[in-house]
Amino acid sequence: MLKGMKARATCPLDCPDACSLLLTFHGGRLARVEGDPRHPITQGFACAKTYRYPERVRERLLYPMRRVGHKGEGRFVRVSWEEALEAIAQRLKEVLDRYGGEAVLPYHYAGTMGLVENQHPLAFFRAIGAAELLETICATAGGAAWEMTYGPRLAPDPEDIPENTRYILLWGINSLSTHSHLTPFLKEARKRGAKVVHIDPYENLTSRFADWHLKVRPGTDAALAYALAHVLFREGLVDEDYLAQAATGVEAFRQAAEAWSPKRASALTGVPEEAIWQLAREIGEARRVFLRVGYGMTRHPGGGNALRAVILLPALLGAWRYPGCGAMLSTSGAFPLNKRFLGGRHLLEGDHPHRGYFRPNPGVRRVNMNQLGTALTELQPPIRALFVFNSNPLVVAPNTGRVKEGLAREDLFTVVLEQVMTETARYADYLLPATLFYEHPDLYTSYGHYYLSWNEPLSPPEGEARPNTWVFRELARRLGLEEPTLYWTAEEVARSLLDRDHPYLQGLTLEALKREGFLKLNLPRPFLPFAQGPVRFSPPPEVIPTEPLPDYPLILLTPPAHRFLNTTYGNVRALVEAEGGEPRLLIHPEDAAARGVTEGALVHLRSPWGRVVRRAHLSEAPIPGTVVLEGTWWEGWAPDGKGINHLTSERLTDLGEGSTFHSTPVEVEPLRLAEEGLRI
Ligand SMILES: Nc1nc2c(c(=O)[nH]1)N[C@H]1C(S)=C(S)[C@@H](COP(=O)(O)OP(=O)(O)OC[C@H]3O[C@@H](n4cnc5c(=O)[nH]c(N)nc54)[C@H](O)[C@@H]3O)O[C@H]1N2
Ligand SMILES: Nc1nc2c(c(=O)[nH]1)N[C@H]1C(S)=C(S)[C@@H](COP(=O)(O)OP(=O)(O)OC[C@H]3O[C@@H](n4cnc5c(=O)[nH]c(N)nc54)[C@H](O)[C@@H]3O)O[C@H]1N2
Ligand SMILES: [Mo]
Repeated sequence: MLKGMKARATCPLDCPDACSLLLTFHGGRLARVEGDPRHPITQGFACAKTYRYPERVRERLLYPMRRVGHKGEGRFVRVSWEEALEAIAQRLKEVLDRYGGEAVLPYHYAGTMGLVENQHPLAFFRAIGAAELLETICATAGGAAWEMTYGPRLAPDPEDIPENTRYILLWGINSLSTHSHLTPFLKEARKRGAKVVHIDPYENLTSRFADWHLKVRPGTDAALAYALAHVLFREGLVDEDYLAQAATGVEAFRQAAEAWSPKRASALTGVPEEAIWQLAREIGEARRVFLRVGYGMTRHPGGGNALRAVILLPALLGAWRYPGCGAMLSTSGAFPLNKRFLGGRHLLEGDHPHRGYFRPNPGVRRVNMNQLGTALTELQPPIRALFVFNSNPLVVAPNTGRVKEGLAREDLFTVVLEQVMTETARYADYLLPATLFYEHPDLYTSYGHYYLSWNEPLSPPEGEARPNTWVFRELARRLGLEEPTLYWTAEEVARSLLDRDHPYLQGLTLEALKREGFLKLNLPRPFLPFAQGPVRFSPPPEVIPTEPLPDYPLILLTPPAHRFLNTTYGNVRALVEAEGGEPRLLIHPEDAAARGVTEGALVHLRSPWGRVVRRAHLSEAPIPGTVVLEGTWWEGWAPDGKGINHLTSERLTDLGEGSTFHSTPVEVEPLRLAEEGLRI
């Protein structure tokens, strides 16, 4: 890369925006990141955190290392790749010979969204018959709810919003922070007359942007949706033609809605009765409604049902008939890629000829990633080898106390592939340096728009960093595995993904992507994904409210922070300071007064699963009864050095076996009181 020249790359992080970025290098190092003005969604701006990417990787891992201290202590010595790979392969062979593939567990999520580096490492694990990780930490409750209701995850094209949308509902999503490249489209729609309404248990950036904010009690959205439907039916505001033509099961749903008068729903949800009447009438008259739902409301025991109830509202209104209208959870279902060989999925199908020494196992045991703590401490027969990549489980997985207990096991062999020294990395037996998004090739989809993109490496890896797929290829070779897809290059993986005869993909060849960087899917115009349905109202969604417990009367929400991306960027001092320097607990003055909690005081926050210390910030932002801690902070920034997931549980959602991060029953006590008889 020439000095000072800008080069394009897609942001790899787990965010709907999948931005096109312009990178400037000085002396071979990344110096500056900007948004690409050529990309119709990125529109020339990067988010508050991405501008800081160079700071995030200033102190990155550059060489393979072997642990010399205790697990968690973070003392390592540098070793050669040869030594690390030989030692890992040797240990793996022992585990496989003695205990079989199911004693090996890969733990991975979305540190990079690139399909090659995110998914293709799994081919190695499938070829050795390793336990299969269920990737449930984020989107499966929502995914299952959407699937039951509409089928594929398709949404209105955001580019169609300004011209067509009259009413915008942002429900259970702080989109100004977590889908920030939607904002220009919302602003433009508002300029043309659309009203913006936010429905969320606490006031955040998006509430302040909205024209109207309704505070709802966590986990009660299904009741609110039913009450809105109740009014729509009663006042003849539903689109009967659309329902007759595109929907099934409406009658049972109508009967269920009958039972949810605004008065009854108001008592459960905390939303004033008058507001429910008004909102129902406004959306009923507007019809051209764009509903953006987030995964926030799904992170509850009844989250799947809640989401189903909410996403049925645009169908009642016939909103799907209009471009830019309907509901958006995700756009990911529009990318018609051939994923059969990605990550060796075919190896799980069991219909392929058996090659090599290890026998892939289609009926292999599965581990839900939300239950890592239990998997590492209780599962029988035990997990003996753990490979972590694209994830920071010590901080992001629920019930950190359990997870730490598992990671600390002396008999657990742990390999971590990372870019920076995370708190998980400190538990590695071998810590391997991973490349950054501009150092390896990859193919990117998006879950907030319809552009597909390709990153060409822009600079050689710094130090001895290597792509995840390189590491697993090297291990495969050392184990003598013969499965050919294990050895595919990134380009071969991409070509296989694009090898599908589908109208959306017409003209989207790897060559074209390399030339252009990004290309939009060839969606039909106008894009009306569910104008003809099918919309399934049955079974009618259940109302399963999130309940506090007698000793834990408050509900804790832990939604994303504006300037972190999960734990990524949590090591950047400037961003940490802009977030307030330490994680703070937002508590309503009424809840604080009832507990003798004062502004700025340290408090104990405890749940049935653990306790942490935080500084309290009194704020009218949360609905009373709910406390909020924004951001999954690195443990080190907290007053007691403990992350927030010490409090959360492994409980799963009603649909999709998803996470329940926003449903934690807690109690808050001033530190001094609690310290009688207890130590932090
Ligand atoms: N800045 C930033 N952006 C991010 C991320 C980040 O960490 N930081 N994370 C990325 C990732 S991995 C994801 S999955 C997405 C997350 O995105 P989503 O979960 O889809 O949406 P969020 O914007 O996090 O919104 C969650 C909102 O749901 C609210 N909420 C919680 N419980 C309930 C409820 O019961 N009912 C209702 N109505 N609302 C509820 C919370 O208060 C919060 O405002 O964002 C991505 N973008
Ligand atoms: N309490 C609470 N907990 C939560 C959430 C919440 O809202 N509340 N949100 C949940 C959600 S939605 C999600 S998606 C998960 C996110 O959980 P994770 O996917 O684990 O996300 P990150 O914390 O960002 O960690 C990703 C790690 O991958 C590394 N990485 C990036 N690129 C690469 C690469 O190419 N190779 C390798 N080897 N490593 C790479 C980064 O350095 C980073 O440390 O957290 C969940 N945890
Ligand atoms: Mo996520």
